[in-house]
Amino acid sequence: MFDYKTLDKYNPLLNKAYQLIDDAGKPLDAKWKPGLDKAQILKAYKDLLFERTADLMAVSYQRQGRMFTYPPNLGQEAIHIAAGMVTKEQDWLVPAFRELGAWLAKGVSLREIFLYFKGHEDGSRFQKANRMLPVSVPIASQLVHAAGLGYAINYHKEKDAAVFAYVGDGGTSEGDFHEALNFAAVWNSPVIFVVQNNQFAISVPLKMQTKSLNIAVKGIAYNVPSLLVDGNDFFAMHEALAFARQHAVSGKGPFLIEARTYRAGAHTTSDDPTKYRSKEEEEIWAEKDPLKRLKGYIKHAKLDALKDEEKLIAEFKKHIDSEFEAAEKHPEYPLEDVFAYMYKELPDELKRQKNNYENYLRGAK
Ligand SMILES: Cc1ncc(C[n+]2csc(CCOP(=O)(O)OP(=O)(O)O)c2C)c(N)n1
Ligand SMILES: [Mg+2]
Repeated sequence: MFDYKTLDKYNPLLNKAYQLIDDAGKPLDAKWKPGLDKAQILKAYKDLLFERTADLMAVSYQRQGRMFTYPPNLGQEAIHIAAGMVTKEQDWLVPAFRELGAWLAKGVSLREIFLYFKGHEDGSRFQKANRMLPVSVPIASQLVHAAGLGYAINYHKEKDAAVFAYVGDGGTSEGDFHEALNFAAVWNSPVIFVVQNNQFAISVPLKMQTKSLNIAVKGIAYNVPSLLVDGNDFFAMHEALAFARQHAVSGKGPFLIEARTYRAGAHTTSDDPTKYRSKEEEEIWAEKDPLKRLKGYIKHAKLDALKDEEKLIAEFKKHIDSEFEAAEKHPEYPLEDVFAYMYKELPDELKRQKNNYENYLRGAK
């Protein structure tokens, strides 16, 4: 299992990612045994398959014109499923916008997620998920909220509670990332900063984003223990996240994980990655696909693979469709609501916008 000695061995300055299984799912060290039992591993695989299925279907709903936009999770699912397994009920989840499996594990429903991407407020009003913040669209702004939540956990002397905060590689160039790391370190906030380094911020590649050796090194300056992990290796992510949480809840303060991965899909459904990256690059990363690797491990370790995967996917699809249909049947919110709560009396500019929008809706019908 991961310990402080391993952490020393993976000093980010060495630029070596923590990895346990190879691209085919075979353990790099034959003596390594996962800290999870067979049932947990098979459940993780099932959850990963579910996230992938729901994600692909979400892209398809958007393509059918039934949802405004959607940011695909394709290729990044191991991070989300591992984090979902490690995050406890009493922990906070502070999302960026591309960690679907972690949201589902927290208790957010697909219906809520679909509502959000249909532009409906109720998509951020979670019925079951406790201690989950809504998406914060200004990149990295969520991290300062996370640092504050960690401060509050300490202030209220809560035991065994942590904050899981997500950001992308692009988000690490924002001031908020640095302010949050600094604040969390100074105040010993129990925050696990998870940077999903998927190599791109829309069309900006990592080499245009930072001159640093990697992103994990950025934590060193703030004296935050930091680790570079193979984000497509479910087991490496699980060990790293479990260790980071233990570190945070035992009063040792924040932890930074750079999960090195690849955004296999488009940035959102409004983007076309063929304009700025090569097929060859995509093919190299496809070899490292997290679902394929976990499946490879299951085969290698001779755990009984899922009996009838096709049947399971068909069941998933039925459930996902019913959640989407429920989102489509959800009552629309009154246009009033968009304008109602900021001013006692609506300023002229907002009156004009409201009027324009009413005309637009009338025209659209
Ligand atoms: C402050 C701010 N600037 C710009 C944007 C527009 N924007 C939305 S996503 C994005 C790229 C984010 O890249 P990254 O942090 O790597 O996350 P990824 O999309 O790769 O998951 C940008 C520039 C924004 N939402 N907020
Ligand atoms: Mg990115």
